[in-house]
Amino acid sequence: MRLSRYFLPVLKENPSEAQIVSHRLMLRAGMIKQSSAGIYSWLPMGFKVLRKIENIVHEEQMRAGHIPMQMPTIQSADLWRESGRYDDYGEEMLRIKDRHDHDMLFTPTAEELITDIVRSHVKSYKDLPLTMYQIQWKFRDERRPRFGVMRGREFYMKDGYNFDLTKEDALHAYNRHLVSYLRTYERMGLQAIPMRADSGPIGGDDTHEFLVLAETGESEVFYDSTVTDLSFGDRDIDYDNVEQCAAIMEEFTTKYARTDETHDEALFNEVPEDRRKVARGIEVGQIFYFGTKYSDALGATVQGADGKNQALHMGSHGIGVSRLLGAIIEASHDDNGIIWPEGVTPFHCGIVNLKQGDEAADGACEDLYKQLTNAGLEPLYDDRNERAGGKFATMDLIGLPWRITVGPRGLKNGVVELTSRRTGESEELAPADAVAKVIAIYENHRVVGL
Ligand code: 5CA
Repeated sequence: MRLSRYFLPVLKENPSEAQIVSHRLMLRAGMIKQSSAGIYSWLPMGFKVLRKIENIVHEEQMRAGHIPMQMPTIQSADLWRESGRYDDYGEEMLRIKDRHDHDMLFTPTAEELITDIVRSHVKSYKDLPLTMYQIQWKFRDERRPRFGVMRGREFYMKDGYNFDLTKEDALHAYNRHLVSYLRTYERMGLQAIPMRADSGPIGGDDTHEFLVLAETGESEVFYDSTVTDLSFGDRDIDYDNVEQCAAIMEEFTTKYARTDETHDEALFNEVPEDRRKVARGIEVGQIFYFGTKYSDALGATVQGADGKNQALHMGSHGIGVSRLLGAIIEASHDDNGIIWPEGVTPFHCGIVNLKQGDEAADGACEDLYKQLTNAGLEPLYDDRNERAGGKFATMDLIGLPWRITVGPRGLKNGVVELTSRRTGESEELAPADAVAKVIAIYENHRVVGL
């Protein structure tokens, strides 16, 4: 993309309505525009990152054997009356009437709808196990929408639902989701710690939230500091392997780590004092096992091997896809702007032309642009007729992890400069070597964007 032809409405001033850094930077970097309280338009660069995150979630869900599908955003109230949640959900549910005076609603989650689909089509234990998921817009009429995309009213969420014959199978699905989530967040450059939590309006007793530690997080968390030493890394996972998933589950959930809802002071005090941490976190996902709560309410049964009908064991599993943009920025920025991890960056590499109109500089930039593009990467070429300082400030603000700077003086010596946004370190390289280095950096981060 050439910046001169892109739509990147960056703001020079700090917007007064933004209280936390991620919200401020998303507005300043021209990623989102508020449409009404807690509802945003995703401008091109914000949309690009949203898609990158979404694609990582898809890749990791499919790797775990989960099946993508899509359900509607507007649902009839009937199913929700059947489950009893139409009244229970309260004011967070946006209720709508259609022209026939039917009660409709904008989906805050989709346990009822998916259970209805499964009860209609799944009749035998032979059709199980089954996990389907969607990535879809949700609406919750939050009392206090705030912090930009962190607590929106309209937000983008991955919601997945497992259907199993037995509790044991459903607990494997739970563990499998935990493992796939650990992998998902790590690919986004995040450490998200599974913490024992409360299930709220979804229901059930087994639930973990995934929290990214950040001062601006809305949840108070209590943990043994050694949980932060755990890293998922590059493990070879067989998602059908019950023991392997259970072992990873145990590894990541045995140490004390709880949200304030489930915090137990006596248990916490068993952790050595110098390891006891009280901090704040951003909830970027949650997994639930709730047994037969919805299948009982909606009559979702299958015939078991013994010929008898039995209720399906279920769980649901969410990732806050749009909230993740805020969480990533909270975890990765400096005074000058965002620092995107390679896995989610909107463009792989910036190209800054220090002297637009200079024949050698223009030609070298065009060559770099072409070579990176041909290698399947997306460079952002700042080809505007602007001062170098302004170009650098924009690049720092929008946070591309790598920048190639091209100027007539360097070119006389046959070099351009490759700079890391994270460390600020630069090296002078021949243009072809700079291209090769950028290609190598992204070898393991091939997520296709828009
Ligand atoms: N049905 C279950 C799992 S699919 C469910 O709805 N879980 S949830 O309520 O925990 O939501 C899943 C994730 O969506 C949360 O972990 C959080 O990251 C994100 N989320 C929830 N509410 C909001 C909101 N108002 N704004 C942005 N993200 C949100």
